[in-house]
Order: sequence, then structure tokens, then C-alpha cells
Amino acid sequence: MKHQNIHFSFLTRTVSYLSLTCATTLALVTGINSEVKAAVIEFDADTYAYSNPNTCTPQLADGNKCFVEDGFNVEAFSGRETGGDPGHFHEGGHFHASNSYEAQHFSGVDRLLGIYLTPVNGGSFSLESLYYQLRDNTRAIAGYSTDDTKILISTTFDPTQPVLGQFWEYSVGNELGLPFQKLELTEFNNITQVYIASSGDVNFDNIMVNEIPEENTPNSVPEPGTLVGLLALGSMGFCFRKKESQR
Ligand SMILES: [Ca+2]
Ligand SMILES: [Ca+2]
Repeated sequence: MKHQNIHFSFLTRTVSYLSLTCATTLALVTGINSEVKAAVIEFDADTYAYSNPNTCTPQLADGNKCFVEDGFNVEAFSGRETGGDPGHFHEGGHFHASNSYEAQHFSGVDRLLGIYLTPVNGGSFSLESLYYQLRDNTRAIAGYSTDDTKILISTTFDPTQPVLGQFWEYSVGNELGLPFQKLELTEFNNITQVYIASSGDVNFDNIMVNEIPEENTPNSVPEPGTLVGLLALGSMGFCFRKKESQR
């Protein structure tokens, strides 16, 4: 009878320790695979068209319009007198979303108007893709041509320096009347901010970004060694219990 009790007790403990080990492993695996949160900035006309709501605090200049969508601050910026000492972010940058896309536009050869994105929680993200459409092919900022308008994207922008040379450039060409097209991006991973503009007049929509969760940053992901160590610790506990139950 006593033998049976020991046997039963060993079985219970085996199950409970196996469960513990499994739970630990599951928690670790879950932590490593924490889901990346996708966000799409859609410039919905009902929300942003005429009211230009201010739902976040602008970071580049007072009075810039700024809204929050899917966990991101979306701020309109207006660089003026670019390429020289007076260059600055001007107050009052705003959106042009009456058609449910942002109708980014040319404003002067030494100006740059566009969109500035940052995560609300201050973490990092990746810029995955966006949709664009050339709206006008008659105007271009300094350093660029109307023959081939460029989408301009960068994680930094200094208005006192020329725009040319500060941005990644993506050719749009000069053909008008084309539908929106998707631009896939691979250059902007693990970034904390991004400027999106163009050398002329380009419509932007469905800017897709992936927010990288805090627990997914390199420092907090357990090293493979740690993982092995934790599993070994669980096994040791299991073996110790096994010996104890055999006494
Ligand atoms: Ca959205
Ligand atoms: Ca839209």
C-alpha cells in the first residue's frame, strides 16, 4: 500500500514538474515571439479632412497639425528657407486630406512639406510600405527636376542643409493620371522617426509601419544560453524530486 502511495506521489510530482517546465518554456517562447503591431496611416477624410484635428503635441514646430492613428503620432511639417542658416521648421504645418489621402505639395524651391511619424510610446518601428500617386509634374524644389519627381524619405532632416543629399529618393517619373501605386520599403528598420515628403506634388496614402514591441528589443530577449540554463534548472528540479520520491 505504501509502495503504491509513493508511486502515486511520484506520478503527481512528475506531472506537476513537467507542467512547470512546459509553462516556463511556453512563457519564454511567447516572450520571444511577441507580436509586432502593424499600423496603417489612412488619412481618412471624415476624420482629418477639414478639421485637421490636433490629437498629439507637435514636436517640430508650434502649431503644426498632428494626429494619432494606430499608436503613431502623425505630424505635418513645413521646412522653410532650406539649404542655409535661416532654414527651420515653420509653424502651422497642416494636412490636405479632403480625398482620404494626404495631398503633399510643393510650396517653394527652398521649402519642403511632408509627414513626420513617431510612435506614441517612444519605441522603435519599421516603415514597410506606402501608396503614392503623382498629382502635378510642373514644380520641383531646388536640386530636383520636374522630369522625374522623387519621393523623399529619411530618418533625419536638417532644414539648414540642402534637401538634396539628405533623403533616400524613389523615382515617380512625370506621367500624370496613373492610379495609386505601392512602394515597398526595406531601408527603414528599427527606426524611431521618419520624414516622408517629395520633390514636387505627390499624394500619399496607407503608410504601413510595424511597431516593434518593447520586449522584442535585443536586450530583453533571453540569450540562447539563458534559455538552456533555465531548462536545465527545471530538469534539475525534476531529477531532485524524482530522487526524493524514491527514498
Ligand atoms: Ca489606420
Ligand atoms: Ca486613405
